[in-house]
Amino acid sequence: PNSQRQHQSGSAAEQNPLNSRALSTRRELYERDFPVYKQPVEVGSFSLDSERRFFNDGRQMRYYVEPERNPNFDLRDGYKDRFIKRDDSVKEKLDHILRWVVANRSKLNSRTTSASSCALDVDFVTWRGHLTKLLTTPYETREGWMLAATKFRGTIYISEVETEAARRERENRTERHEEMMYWGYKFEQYTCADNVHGAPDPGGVVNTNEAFCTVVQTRLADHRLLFSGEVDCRDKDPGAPAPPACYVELKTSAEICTPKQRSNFHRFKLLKWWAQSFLPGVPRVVAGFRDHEGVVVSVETFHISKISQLIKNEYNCWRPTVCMNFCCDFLTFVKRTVTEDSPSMVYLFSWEPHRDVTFSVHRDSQFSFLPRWYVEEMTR
Ligand code: 0WD
Ligand code: CA
Repeated sequence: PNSQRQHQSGSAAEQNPLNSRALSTRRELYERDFPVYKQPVEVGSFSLDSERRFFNDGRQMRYYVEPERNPNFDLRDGYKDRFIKRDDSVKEKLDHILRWVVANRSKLNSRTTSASSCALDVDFVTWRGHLTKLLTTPYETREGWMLAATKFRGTIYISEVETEAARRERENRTERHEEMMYWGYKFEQYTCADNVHGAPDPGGVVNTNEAFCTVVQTRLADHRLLFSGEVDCRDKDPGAPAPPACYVELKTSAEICTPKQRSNFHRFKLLKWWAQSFLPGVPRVVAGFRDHEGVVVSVETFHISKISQLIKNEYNCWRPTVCMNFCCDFLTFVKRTVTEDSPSMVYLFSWEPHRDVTFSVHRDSQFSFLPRWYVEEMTR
């Protein structure tokens, strides 16, 4: 057994060198020391307005206004008459991030050009949400994913492709589910002000086209990452730390009434919340617990750095190190697989629960996602 241990010291992809076409997602393979994850640094931000137009600034930033502990916010208010919903059949892929890259190229330490060198000094460009899915994969039992990867001028771009199952679910949501999706945005409206000295306006319109996104740079082991994530609001105290440490993530969740519900909250919800905010270095999540009628009955702050303590007593619970090591090994697997540097080549990585990650290769296909304007701009 000892000698086997030693062989298992490498990454999971290395453990099975004969099978370079698949990556295991079994938790046991990722139980090792926490990998190096550098403190994420905000390198910029951008905004999307009520019509989903891109602005290279923080105009959509909002300010957190701490609610009462037991506020009685009615999350159903305005669903019928003061709600403008983003069209989620429109697939934006990486477009907004790429717009930001083009506008901020000088800010990114880009390596001086020789034909084969990096145009951007990073290995991966993606959405935070895609990385969250990777982090939670070893514990996910319901939803698979597909991630398209393209290497262009030495950087690998990763963009999600909607699975058939996800499309079916999106097209067949119940009215109850549609309404419950609104509740999260309504909670934001109750707790966020548009100005640093302002107050929330629960009488206004909820428009889910609007977004403020941070762009951060960091490193996971030897993977240099550039990613963007939507940020709900920031601490309005002028003495608050610099971004991303001043950011606050807002969530709603069903009220916890039984030990079983508490256990499920720890095992499933806190995993997703931790992964999403840990990645960009957002230090706290403010949760509104709501009853069945969509009334927020209590509000609680969760510090990301304390979540692993909170879940310690849960039997057979998730572990941050497994999440990070799996993500790290997946990125290694991607680097090893995505060899051809071409904007029209897509390596499509697919995963279904209880399976390995596999991939297929597509040239000039429906999966190509780097827009011509981006390729032309970056080639100039
Ligand atoms: O699949 C995705 N995550 C995609 C996201 C595909 C294409 C575009 N986007 C972009 C949008 O530009 C959006 O502004 O998503 C941005 C948010 O990206 P993210 O931060 O990487 O995504 P994620 O961490 O999954 O979600 C953060 C928030 C969500 O809040 P909650 O508290 O529910 O996690 O962004 C919202 C949602 O409010 N959101 C989205 N907004 C627009 N498009 C999307 C989406 N596809 N998914 C979640
Ligand atoms: Ca949120």
